[in-house]
Amino acid sequence: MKTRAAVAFEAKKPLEIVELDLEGPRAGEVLVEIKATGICHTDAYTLDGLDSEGLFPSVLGHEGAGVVVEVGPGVTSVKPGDHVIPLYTPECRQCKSCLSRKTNLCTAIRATQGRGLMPDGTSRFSYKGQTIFHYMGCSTFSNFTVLPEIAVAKIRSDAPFETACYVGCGVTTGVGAVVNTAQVEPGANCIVFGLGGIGLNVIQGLKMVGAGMIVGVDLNPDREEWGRRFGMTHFVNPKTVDGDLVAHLVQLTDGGADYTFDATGNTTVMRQALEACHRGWGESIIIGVAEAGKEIATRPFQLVTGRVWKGTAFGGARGRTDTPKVVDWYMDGKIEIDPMITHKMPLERINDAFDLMHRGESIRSVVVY
Ligand code: NAD
Ligand code: AHE
Ligand code: ZN
Repeated sequence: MKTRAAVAFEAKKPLEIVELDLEGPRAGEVLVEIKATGICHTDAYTLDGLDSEGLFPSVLGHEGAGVVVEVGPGVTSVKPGDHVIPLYTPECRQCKSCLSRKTNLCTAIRATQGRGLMPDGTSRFSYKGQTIFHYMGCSTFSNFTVLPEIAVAKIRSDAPFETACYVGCGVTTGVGAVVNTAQVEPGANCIVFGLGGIGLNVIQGLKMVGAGMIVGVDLNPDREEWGRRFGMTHFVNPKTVDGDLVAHLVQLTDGGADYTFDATGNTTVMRQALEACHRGWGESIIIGVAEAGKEIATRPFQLVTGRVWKGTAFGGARGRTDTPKVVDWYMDGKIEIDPMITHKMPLERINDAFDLMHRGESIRSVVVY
């Protein structure tokens, strides 16, 4: 079949809207009509050529929602008409990682996913006979996409696609970092670095679990109002701090935070987040994805004296099990999504979403097909 898609033909170039050829689902695969997709900073990072796994030409996008159109042989868990969210972190429930109960990082198809291919080692997308790579196992910047059955979460059919798509990455990542990875307890003092599409979801997760101080740190002064809107209690703009930012934050939180979160992807900020933790027990959670080649550093003494450095992918959520629950939280009013979606556009204007993000003018842009 044909599908309209925004293709990343080359790094650092705008996406091009073209009609691609899309092969139907093979065994264990499903064809999904994507109804809406968010644009996450990770898409921009790959498009900018900063992802060590980045492949071109490819169909980016990993924050979508849509409807199952057709299933391949052997598919039993979803059927045509089901509403689903594509999962860049699948859940096979059979691999060593899934069975360990210690991680959400299913390893069943990670190797082929990282090479832009379906689990059988081939792509379903092509353009004028040339292979186009999949991205993060999702490729939601295409109106239709093929996904492994283990990489779709069935969600309730009354959730609007235009907001539910954000659960496919940003919402689950931010809220999940709080409830799954850090397991923040009520009253805990927390600092969130970076108040964008992910960091604001960390903030609303912290509010949901009853955190004490919720300090937001961002270079963009407009983000103060956004943070307060979702539960931030204190705002710090590093540009206006006299002297050392870490010392300022340690003093503000009476000796350091119980939990800190990096949602910037900047390795200098990651170090500040670790060092702003309380001596003896503070935990710092890395969410941000850093550019290829970047490394983190700190004095080992920071860890010797009890600070803990952790990371989280997709907020530690088990895709097929947890994503439908996050949609329920949204539909039941436990968390908000609508106000964070600052811009909606047709696929033809998807490049505007990247410009808005780079200028710091959007929280989340959503393409509605
Ligand atoms: P975004 O562009 O919407 O937000 C980033 C925010 O960080 C902005 O408000 C920006 O002003 C702020 N910022 C940038 N540099 C800063 C600095 N030095 N100090 C303080 N604030 C600074 O991006 P997003 O979509 O929220 O994504 C944030 C990061 O999370 C990205 O690196 C993205 O790739 C990553 N991410 C990771 C996961 C995961 O599963 N681990 C999932 C989604 C996104
Ligand atoms: N490909 C990059 C790493 C990118 C990365 O860390 N991705 C996150 C999700 S970001 C969503 O917006 C993730 O889930 N990582 C776990 C995984 O298995 O990819 C690189 O550095 O090579
Ligand atoms: Zn993302």
